[in-house]
Amino acid sequence: MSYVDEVIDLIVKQNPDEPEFHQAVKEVLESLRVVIEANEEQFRKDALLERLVNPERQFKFRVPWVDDAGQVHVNTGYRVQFNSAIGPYKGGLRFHPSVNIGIIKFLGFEQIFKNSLTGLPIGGGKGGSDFDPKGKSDREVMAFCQSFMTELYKYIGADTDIPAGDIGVGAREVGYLFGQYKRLSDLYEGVLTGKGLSFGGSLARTEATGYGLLYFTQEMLKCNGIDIAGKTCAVSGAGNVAIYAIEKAQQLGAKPVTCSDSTGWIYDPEGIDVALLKEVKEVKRARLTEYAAARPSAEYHEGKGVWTVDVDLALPCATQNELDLEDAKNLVANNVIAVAEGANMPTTLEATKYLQENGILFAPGKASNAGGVATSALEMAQNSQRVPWTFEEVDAKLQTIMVNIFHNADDAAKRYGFEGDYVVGANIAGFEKVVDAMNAQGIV
Ligand code: NDP
Ligand code: 2IT
Repeated sequence: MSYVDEVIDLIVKQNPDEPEFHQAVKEVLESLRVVIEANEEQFRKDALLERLVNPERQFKFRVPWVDDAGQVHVNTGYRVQFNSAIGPYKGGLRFHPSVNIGIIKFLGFEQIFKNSLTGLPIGGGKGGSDFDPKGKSDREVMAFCQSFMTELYKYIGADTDIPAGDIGVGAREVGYLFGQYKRLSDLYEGVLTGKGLSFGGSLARTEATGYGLLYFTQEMLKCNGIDIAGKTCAVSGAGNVAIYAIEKAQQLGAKPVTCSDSTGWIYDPEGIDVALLKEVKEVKRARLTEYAAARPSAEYHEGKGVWTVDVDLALPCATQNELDLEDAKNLVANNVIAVAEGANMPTTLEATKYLQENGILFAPGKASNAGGVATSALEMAQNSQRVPWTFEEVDAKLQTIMVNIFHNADDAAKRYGFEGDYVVGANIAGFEKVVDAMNAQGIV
């Protein structure tokens, strides 16, 4: 059996009930097959793949907190420190009821290659909790965040492990987490990114993932002879990534006509009103029904459906496995040109394969959504320097990083005879740097 197949079998056996982690490992190792087969003897001897797919360290802890009625709740907290070959562990925290160790491991594994692709010195990690911030008061969210950090602070630090936001963790949560870290450690350091601007946050971090997704998409289209201006887009999600993807798409002359949340979706043929979407989601923390109520041109539909709309570009920006084979078939039938992932692993393996086989340009999340973590690394640089940069400086660096990621993935794919396969290209380009660093540092 080939080394790749052996290691895939091994992780499935050793990590049962973690389908998302299996999926992420399969996607990466299948892409790397050509590189691994060329070095199979040495990699086997060094147990390189076993070291790559096993986190360096993982923490699981109890998070007790008291709600506004005095009732005590107990959630589970996680932090997976996956790989520190090229820098301190870096990756977000996800607060969502679906969180379990398999989800955090899939996200942490993806983060290794994504962070490598940014060209910045950051290793891979991820954490979170099955806590649901939805419907909680600010005080309840604060109580949870303080309890979560009371355990987490032992394992993190500005040069060790630097968490940030993800689903359910935005500026409010990062603020509470930072306050408790500072109180417990007595250190005013850049231990979290995505901080508020008044306490060490970076300009453009809020916008970075969505903006970066569009910079990547624009470059991918341009290199395939296509202008993004005038293209219609289906966007899923209505959170941090989706909102700023919609905003940048409009700035580049494209027309996003959908967004969604966990209860329903909007079709707005006039184009999404970003100011209204921000008001509904960022200020009121309300459902999309409020968007539809305030916008005569918008239709609201219950459930799932953004991929049934006839558009040129599809930008999944909500969550994992939200775009399946049936959705891919709808998109192809509607002559979609490109699918670019804003979320982490939003497209199933079958759907990705179908899209690529049908000639659709496909941008994998670990490349196209890397602008968020890249700008987090820029926030770390500003914190270390103790000097903030302007919005324009950060945004210009973000644009350069995203364009470079596209070309590094494109070049790696070409080098191995997979021209136009950005999944293979991104995985190979991300892997090469990490392996080089792992080899140089010996068996650790
Ligand atoms: P937010 O919490 O800000 O928004 C998430 C959005 O997706 C919400 O509209 C939410 O709807 C929807 N959503 C979440 N889970 C589900 C689900 N199970 N089913 C249907 N809809 C769902 O998160 P972000 O925008 O930050 O993250 C979105 C994606 O982007 C995630 O995959 C994340 O890992 C990825 N990402 C985020 C980065 C960042 O910097 N924030 C960087 C790179 C990737 P509702 O509110 O109803 O739950
Ligand atoms: O998935 C991701 O890259 C993020 N949620 C952002 C991580 C970060 O450290 O900014």
